[in-house]
Amino acid sequence: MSFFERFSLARPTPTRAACQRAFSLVEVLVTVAIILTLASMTMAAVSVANGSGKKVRTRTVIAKIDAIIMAQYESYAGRSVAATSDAARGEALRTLAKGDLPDTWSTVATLAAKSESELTPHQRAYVAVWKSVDQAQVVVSNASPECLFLAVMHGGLADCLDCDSLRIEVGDTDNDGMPEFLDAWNHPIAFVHAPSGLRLPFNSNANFFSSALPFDPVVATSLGAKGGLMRPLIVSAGTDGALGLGADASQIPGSNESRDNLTNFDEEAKL
Ligand SMILES: [Ca+2]
Ligand SMILES: [Ca+2]
Repeated sequence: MSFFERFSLARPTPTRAACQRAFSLVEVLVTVAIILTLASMTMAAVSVANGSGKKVRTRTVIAKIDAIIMAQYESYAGRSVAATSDAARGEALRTLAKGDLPDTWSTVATLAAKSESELTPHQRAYVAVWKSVDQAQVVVSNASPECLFLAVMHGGLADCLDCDSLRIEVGDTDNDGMPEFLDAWNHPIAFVHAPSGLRLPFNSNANFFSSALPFDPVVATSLGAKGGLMRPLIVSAGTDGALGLGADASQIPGSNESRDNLTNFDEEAKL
């Protein structure tokens, strides 16, 4: 046998075992399928984490705005107003608070029709803003988030929104010249001054608040609702971007849109 023949015979020839060690098309496809499955699971986990992070961020923003609004709201209990009876005093305080913390543009328009001497400094600031814009262009359906921004920023309720390392995003989602605070999904954060129809948690069968206000001397003792005395609602529409609430924060019949809303009273509703 020549050197070359011996060399040729010495070379390993492919065996059945060697062939079995090679990747078959089926093995490749299975591997690709596993990789794709793992990738989709990872993306789903990241998506859940992002959604959870947005809820946490939005709850933090709501808590901050709630603290600003409630500091003002609770101040009315000690106000002196011209009234000769408890009923008249309650009505006067109710009107004062509604004017200082409006949640509709019609409330602001009513203030604008009064003489300046009848207005508080907050209300004079709102009227100045209202008169500075093209009122016909203001989108009424987005009034409550815009009035919330108006009260906090133009009413002087907040000195600093970026304190405590928290930045509250601001936008104008309907391009009407009136800004709104935004939640983590970039939807306006809404505001209901007297959420008499609010039901928490979702689908509960009774209103969360009694009709009594904390500064009303006549009805302040009429409790009986889980949330106690009525207070302003700060609410994000949540992941679906839809509030599903009526003007008094009642759930619109047949709507599940309020199910994922985030509010300043969620923790109380769990208790
Ligand atoms: Ca706007
Ligand atoms: Ca919603």
